[in-house]
Amino acid sequence: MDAFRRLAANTRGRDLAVGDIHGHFARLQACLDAVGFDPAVDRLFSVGDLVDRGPQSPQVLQWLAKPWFHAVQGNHETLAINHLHGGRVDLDTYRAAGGGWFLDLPAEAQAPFVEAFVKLPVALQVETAEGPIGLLHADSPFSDWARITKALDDPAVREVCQWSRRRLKEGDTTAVRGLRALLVGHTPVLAVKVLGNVWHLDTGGWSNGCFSLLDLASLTVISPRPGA
Ligand SMILES: [Mn+2]
Repeated sequence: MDAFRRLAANTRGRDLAVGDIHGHFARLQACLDAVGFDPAVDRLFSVGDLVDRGPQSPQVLQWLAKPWFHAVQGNHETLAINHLHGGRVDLDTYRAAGGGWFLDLPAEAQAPFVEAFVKLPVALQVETAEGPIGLLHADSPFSDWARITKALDDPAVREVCQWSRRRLKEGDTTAVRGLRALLVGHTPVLAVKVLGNVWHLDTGGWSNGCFSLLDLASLTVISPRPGA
């Protein structure tokens, strides 16, 4: 499967994006309901890390089958792929990071998840009226989107896209050229944080925080806090 995918603009409804989900699909659905998400015309974009930690990881297959749900591959999806494909995965670390539900499945039950995860792009581009918006799980390896999307077969580039926390650590505000905005997750933040044109969306909806839904057309966070 191609590691880079482009999607045309949504001319019928809203496009929303969300940070790491980590097996909390019921909470996510409640959040979508609260903002009147309409699956007939709206689309939801995910920065990956769909599974591990939360109680509903197995539901990921139903979510990935929804025509309005589009995700990039996070490092947790990569862990599952590498585990089944015989790659080097530290099992204690993986289990501590919430992978027990997957590790405890027999290999034939792991396979459908890995089949779905390998189909996910590492980088996704969504057109909007104001310009293209990119999605990666963790961080941008370069400050030029075209260069990133051409280099995704390089394991070192994928590693940065899916695992790095450099931009947040350094407070790097360099914009990623060629994009209106780049959306990432992976590193929890208390509130949506923008550095340059890079939006960090993982506000801990899977933990003690809330899911933040970003409206792609207006680049505004529209989700209320749960109960608010
Ligand atoms: Mn992650």
